Amino acid sequence: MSFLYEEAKKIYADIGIDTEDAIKKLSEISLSMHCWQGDDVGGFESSGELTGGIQATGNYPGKARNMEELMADIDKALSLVPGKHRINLHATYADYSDGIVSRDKLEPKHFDKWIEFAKERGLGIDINPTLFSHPLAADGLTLSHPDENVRRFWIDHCKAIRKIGAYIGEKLGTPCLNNIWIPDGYKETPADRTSPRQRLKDALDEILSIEYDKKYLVDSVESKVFGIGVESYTVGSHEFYMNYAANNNCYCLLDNGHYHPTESVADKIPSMLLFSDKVALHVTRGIRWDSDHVVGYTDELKEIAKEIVIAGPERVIIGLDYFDASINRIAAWVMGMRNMQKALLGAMLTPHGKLAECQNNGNFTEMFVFSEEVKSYPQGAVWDEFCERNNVPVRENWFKTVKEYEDSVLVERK
Ligand code: RNT
Ligand code: ZN
Repeated sequence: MSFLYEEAKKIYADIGIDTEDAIKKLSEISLSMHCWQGDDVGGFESSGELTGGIQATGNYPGKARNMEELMADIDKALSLVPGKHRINLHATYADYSDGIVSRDKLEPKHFDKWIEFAKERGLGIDINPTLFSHPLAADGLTLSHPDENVRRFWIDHCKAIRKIGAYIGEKLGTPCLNNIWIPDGYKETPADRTSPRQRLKDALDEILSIEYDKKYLVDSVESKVFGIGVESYTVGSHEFYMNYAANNNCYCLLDNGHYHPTESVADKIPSMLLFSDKVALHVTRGIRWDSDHVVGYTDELKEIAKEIVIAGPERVIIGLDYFDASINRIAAWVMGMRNMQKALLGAMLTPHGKLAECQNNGNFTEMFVFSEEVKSYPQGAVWDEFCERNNVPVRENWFKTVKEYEDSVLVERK
């Protein structure tokens, strides 16, 4: 134990915080690391462009070109992140070594390699149907499409992915989260706002009508306020999904890039949790819009972490969702994961009980003073201790490893 940690421990003990307890609790929180940061949301199905109103910008060298490279990169990233985590896959990261399979025909066996990968490393897996970057989503409509045949294709795709998710969950012994996000919407003000939502509702009803054991599969639905090219209307709006989830035994997934910039996901979490046992998150960093920048150690993140810790981390399924192609992709993963953990640690090292007491007694001056002072308590020393105990480099020292990997492995990928 370092001298700095010993001192920090005492300082926190003075305000009633047990740093050992925080370290223990932090090591119990797994984050779901999104595979798609590794290849700019490319996937292995085709080399076509990314559609669906989302965009990865930049052309930093070294992006993973196949499953082997992506797995190696994930290994490298996770070796620099303390704790045990999960990986979040998209349908298009299936194993196509026996040939490309239509998305509505994907089967559990197409994910056996990922299951094996996860098992060997003690990781969990989450999954997402991919309702974009496909000819049948070229007009930006999927589950809400007016053409029944197009809808059928996407319904069947979602059903196939749920089956795969349940299989993964069973194989790994930890529930797989299947998250449904669709890009559907319109560029201009629609004449009919109701029918697309009615069709989406009917499609979800069919998809979710198949029951799986919650021990293996849980579902979430992810809303969005707008996407590029669908600025005027999104079918899967927040109100739509919030009501859908409340009535249909699935969770809402809140992506903090998917609301008006003055809205706060931190504020939404406790509201949702009064009505649902869990809520799922996509943690991202939007700059001016849903730009999907790497998660930074921001005030927004700290507030989200605070609500997770107060609610009880077991009630929040935490996933990351960003894709920055302008910097080293492994560094992007590591930074986002570590920042999320740092924010959670910061929340654990905050005396919420005492602050809440101030609030409830109307002592707002004291609440303000105390919460501001706590911000410069020696959290870094506790973080370093946590990293050391988990055998990962402290502070920025992890970056050396990423740089070496870039110079020896990533440069070879042309
Ligand atoms: C898009 C959504 C969605 C995607 C991933 C790739 O705005 O956030 O979650 O980012 O499914
Ligand atoms: Zn998202």
